[in-house]
Amino acid sequence: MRYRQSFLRDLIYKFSIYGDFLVGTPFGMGNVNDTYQLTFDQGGVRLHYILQRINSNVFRDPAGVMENIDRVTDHILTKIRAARIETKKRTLRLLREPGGKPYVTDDQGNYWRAYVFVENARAYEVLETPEQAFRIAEAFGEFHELLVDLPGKRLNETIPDFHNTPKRFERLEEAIRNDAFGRVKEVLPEIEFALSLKDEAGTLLRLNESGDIPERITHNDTKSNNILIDDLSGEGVCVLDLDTVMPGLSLYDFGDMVRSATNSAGEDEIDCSKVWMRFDMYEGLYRGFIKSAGGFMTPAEKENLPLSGKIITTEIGIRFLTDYLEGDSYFKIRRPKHNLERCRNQFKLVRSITEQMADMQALLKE
Ligand code: GN1
Ligand code: MG
Repeated sequence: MRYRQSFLRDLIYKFSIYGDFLVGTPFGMGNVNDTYQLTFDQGGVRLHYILQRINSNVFRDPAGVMENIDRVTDHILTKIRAARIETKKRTLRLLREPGGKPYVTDDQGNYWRAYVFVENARAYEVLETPEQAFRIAEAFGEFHELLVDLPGKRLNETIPDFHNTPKRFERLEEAIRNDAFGRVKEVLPEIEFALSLKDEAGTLLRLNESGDIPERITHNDTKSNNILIDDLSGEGVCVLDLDTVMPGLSLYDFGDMVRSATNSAGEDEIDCSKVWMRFDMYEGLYRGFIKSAGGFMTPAEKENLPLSGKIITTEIGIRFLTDYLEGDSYFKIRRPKHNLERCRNQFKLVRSITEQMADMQALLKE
């Protein structure tokens, strides 16, 4: 969805903000929300803000989402400020409207929020070095640790059963039965491959139910473009896309890092012969995550780090497949078969992860 400049200007002026709006341009590669970077003139200096429409088709309770984000960013900010040592670490900072709410609504009832833009750092669609993988995993592990002592009630579940892989399979099977767009015949090999993974994909949930893996506050969408890497230091400085921060398993987050950071070509690559798991990237992720989260992970969490990548890649693969069968109503698509292409890409990665499982497990024994 593209919006007029005057529309963006009127929205951002609803927040308590100084300066003059200059221009708004679409920003980033998100598959769900609409994101704009706005340029402001403040006393002769150019500043940027992020303005974002929350997709209420996906997030049914946008105010609940904003309550979570407000609590989480506030808690992290307090800790960053308390850290005596020089730190580059940042958190997203929400703008508020004059009444104090961290969002505004438009005439259609859409929820919009605005963030201070973090300068001199960038998000990568495809990681370039194992060092970046290390830094990303280290930063997401730190994120878990920062939220261990979040005061107050349990966070809202902004998307119920978000990483409930068995339920994701049920939804896929329902979409196959309905075949509402007559696409099943086109994807029989993908369906067969998906169903062959069904039993194993329930492992993380079973370990949680048996008490071997605890619930934590997790990010749940840890793809590589959801963290900013500092241009100078190379550190993971700021975690983005906080809509799905909620109770979850640390292995969801590690698994999604494996899914996105190790992919040799990125999840939008159509030519699957270019897609495989880069082992050096996996090793970077593993070492970074052990560095920051190894101290508090349980043995079962550590043992299942390799499997988590396979499970979450399977899960996102079947979500793309389900969306294709349901007529592309969830993820934004830029091509007619985009969701099917994404599914094939993910399934190719699952095969490559499976081939390297023994090597991943060997790292655990070091
Ligand atoms: C979506 O919003 P974005 O693009 O960061 C999706 C994730 C998927 C991802 C796949 C709320 O993330 O779960 O893993 O696309 N977010 C939601 O690229 O469904
Ligand atoms: Mg994102």
